[in-house]
Amino acid sequence: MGYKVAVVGATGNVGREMLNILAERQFPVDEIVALASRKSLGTEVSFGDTTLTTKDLDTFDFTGWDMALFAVGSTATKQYAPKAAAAGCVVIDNSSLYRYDADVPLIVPEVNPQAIHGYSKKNIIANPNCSTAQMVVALKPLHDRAKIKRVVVSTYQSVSGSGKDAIDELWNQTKGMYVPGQEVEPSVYPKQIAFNVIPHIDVFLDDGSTKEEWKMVAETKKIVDPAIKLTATCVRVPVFVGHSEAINIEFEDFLDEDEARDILREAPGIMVIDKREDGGYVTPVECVGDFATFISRIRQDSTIDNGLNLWCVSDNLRKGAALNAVQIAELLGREVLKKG
Ligand code: 11C
Repeated sequence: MGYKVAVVGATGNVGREMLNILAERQFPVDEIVALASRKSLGTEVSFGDTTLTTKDLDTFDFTGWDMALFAVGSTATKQYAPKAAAAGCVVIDNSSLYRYDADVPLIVPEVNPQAIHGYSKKNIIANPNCSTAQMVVALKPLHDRAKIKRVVVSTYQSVSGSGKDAIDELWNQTKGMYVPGQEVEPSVYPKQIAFNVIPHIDVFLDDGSTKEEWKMVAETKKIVDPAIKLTATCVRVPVFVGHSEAINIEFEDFLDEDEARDILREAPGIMVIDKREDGGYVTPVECVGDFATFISRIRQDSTIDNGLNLWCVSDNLRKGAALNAVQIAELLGREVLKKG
């Protein structure tokens, strides 16, 4: 016996990845429905070897459905997630709407699986921001060993984090650079993204940071430990898929780089590729389509007492979004619903 699963926003980048990953991981599905807004109604999407025709989210009755994986923006989530939750369907939400709600668990299954039991307050579970998800998978096993005091992280985030229009903008702007008269002005981004980097993701806040940077702070505290201090600089780079992060960590206790490497090698969800030679590290193009979070360039930071540096790369549409949501669905099935 399996689950009745709805994927909401099934025609978007993340929704399609959710369907792919549910099929790839052979999630025990009895029935699956792909839901979309009216403008995408009737669009066909793949689920393993089968094709699903999207149905209308607006008129869908969630009664009798076990779980719904939401991959729509906060506005649509606000409208439809409470409706699904009230009908008894557990919502796993990829938007930021509920992440900071004390009555909604925010889960990365490798890090805080025990939080799953808090789902019943609202029947909603939140999926973190992509840049947080991959980072906390690496931080948690190191925190358990040597207690993290402070993290300084700089991100190099791919355009797929901003959706399909941003992927098109990078592609068309890059091609347009070589064809006189076909230059493409910035539209999704405030400045040219082709052959450039932009130190700005999401809206600016009063203190000069951006919302993306704030999310990394707030979500790390909620998922790993509220005592961790974190400062982030989030940067958009001309990469299609795969977010990269340079992470500097200061610990309470000394942690040797070799021991850190061994700890990370054993940690769930992590693949260590760390050879001190040309090409002995992972770049975003190599992580696309993979489930793992890749860690490279592990080394002591000799400017502080207990410091380490590392490089962290993952597929932002997978661990950063769809994979983590499916892992939450698996956890919910295993620990709570127990049907599969
Ligand atoms: C980006 N991290 O790369 C964002 C995308 O809060 O779920 C995901 C935004 C979010 O632009």
